[in-house]
Amino acid sequence: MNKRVAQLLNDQVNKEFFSAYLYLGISKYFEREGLKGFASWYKAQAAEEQEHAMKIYDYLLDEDEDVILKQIAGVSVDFKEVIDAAKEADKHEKYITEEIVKIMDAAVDDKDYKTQLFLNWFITEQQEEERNSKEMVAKIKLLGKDKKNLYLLDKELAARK
Ligand code: OFO
Repeated sequence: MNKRVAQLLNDQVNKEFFSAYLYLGISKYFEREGLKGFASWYKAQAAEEQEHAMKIYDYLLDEDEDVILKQIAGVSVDFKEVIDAAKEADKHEKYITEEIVKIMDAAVDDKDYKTQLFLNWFITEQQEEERNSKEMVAKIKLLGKDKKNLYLLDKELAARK
């Protein structure tokens, strides 16, 4: 594998673990706000992000590449309002999509078809992640002002496995 592609994939392992960390922080914020449904939704999201990191980790090792496990940055989840937490997640997913596209660009430049095929899964996944995070912002915008509606939304989100 080309060094730059391997380096970008390595960096992405860290970014996916950071995503998990960020979502865990958001989950903690909701837990402390008494919104257990939101908390469990974001905790499930954190678990998904760890799976994303491990997918890349396994791919690198399968390709006989090293995996450098760098330090994971801290997260600040001092949100003023519930919607700010959802907006943070939405902004983060857009950023992650850009990062995946950068790796895809490098793989295309290098005619690395195997990595392109591998990354196709992530491109599709990011489409879903962005859709979910955008919907969450929209729902909170629509229902979040009214405490009773927020409670109902919290109940709905608790259903995510
Ligand atoms: Fe890994 O998809 Fe979100 O960040």
